[in-house]
Amino acid sequence: MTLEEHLAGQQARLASSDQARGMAVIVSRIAAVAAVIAQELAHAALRDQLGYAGGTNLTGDQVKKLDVWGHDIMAAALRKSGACAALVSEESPEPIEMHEGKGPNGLVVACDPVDGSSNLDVNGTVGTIFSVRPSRGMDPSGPAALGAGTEQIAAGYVMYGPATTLVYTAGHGTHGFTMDHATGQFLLTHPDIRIPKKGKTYGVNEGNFTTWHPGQRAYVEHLRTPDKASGRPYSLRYSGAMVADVHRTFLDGGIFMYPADVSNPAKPKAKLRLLYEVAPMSMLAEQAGGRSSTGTERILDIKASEYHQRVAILIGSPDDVALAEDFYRQ
Ligand code: FDP
Repeated sequence: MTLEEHLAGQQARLASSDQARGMAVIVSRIAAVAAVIAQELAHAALRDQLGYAGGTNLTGDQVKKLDVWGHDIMAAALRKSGACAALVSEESPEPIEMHEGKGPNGLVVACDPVDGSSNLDVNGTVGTIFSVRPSRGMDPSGPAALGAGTEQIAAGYVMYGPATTLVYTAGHGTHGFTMDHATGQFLLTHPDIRIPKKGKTYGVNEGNFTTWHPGQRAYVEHLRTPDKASGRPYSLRYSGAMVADVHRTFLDGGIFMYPADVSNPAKPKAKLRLLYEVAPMSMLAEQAGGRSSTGTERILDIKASEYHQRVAILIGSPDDVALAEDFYRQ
């Protein structure tokens, strides 16, 4: 089954048919952009497309050439879709308003076109993450992106690994597709992904251990402590690209974490962005039977107050995330 055929089936299950049509157009445009990004990544070193563009984005990251390029082609494709009323992108301080998609059924897209960009120059895996919400007729439409994650009507990611994989949800399960490189078409290969209840691996940047909440530190110590009966120690798997680390967790189970730095307890600092990284991944996880939390609250209940807000995330197998939350409580 192709992605387009699958989208048609999902479309019929959404409450508003106009919004559903828009959602399907947007997801298939993102898939088309992903096919172009996959091509570009494969040739970037040959085309002098690696390295820094110069400057930093609003969230303080050094911007790479492919970040800028990815943002430009994503914005152009969404504008052309006629269904997108505003785009919140990692590479733009303010939402990009698109008059082509305005109206009562307009949609707002939040997107990180090239996520995990520190992997670019070492030929590591990177991804694209996206989230789709109703604009509720708002104009400007960008502020509609600031609602709770439960307002998302679709979310997904593309992973540029040995194969290019697209995983999305429109609120009825989480489904995975693999791109046929000969045609650029995405074909259903992982229908209705179910995250195992409990896994055997954890993913976290342990270099930050001393900056974590005591509950977070105690939880990771627990995972490292051998206990045959409960399958410990867990194995550590961390690629440095959220998409790849979460994808592993969705398929094999376990937990991926990017906890906050609480060295200054009055000012905890998280890294990953709520609107275009954490909220979409959380919708996908819950739709696949998983769980996603900051350690103390459900991610999808958080209402953003800023477009580039950062938040801690613990995501994956429901039993693993629930146990981590117990450690936070203690
Ligand atoms: P990157 O900075 O390379 O873009 O989005 C941020 C992100 O990658 C995630 O994809 C990844 O999980 C995380 O940051 C890696 O951060 P660390 O290098 O601090 O581990």
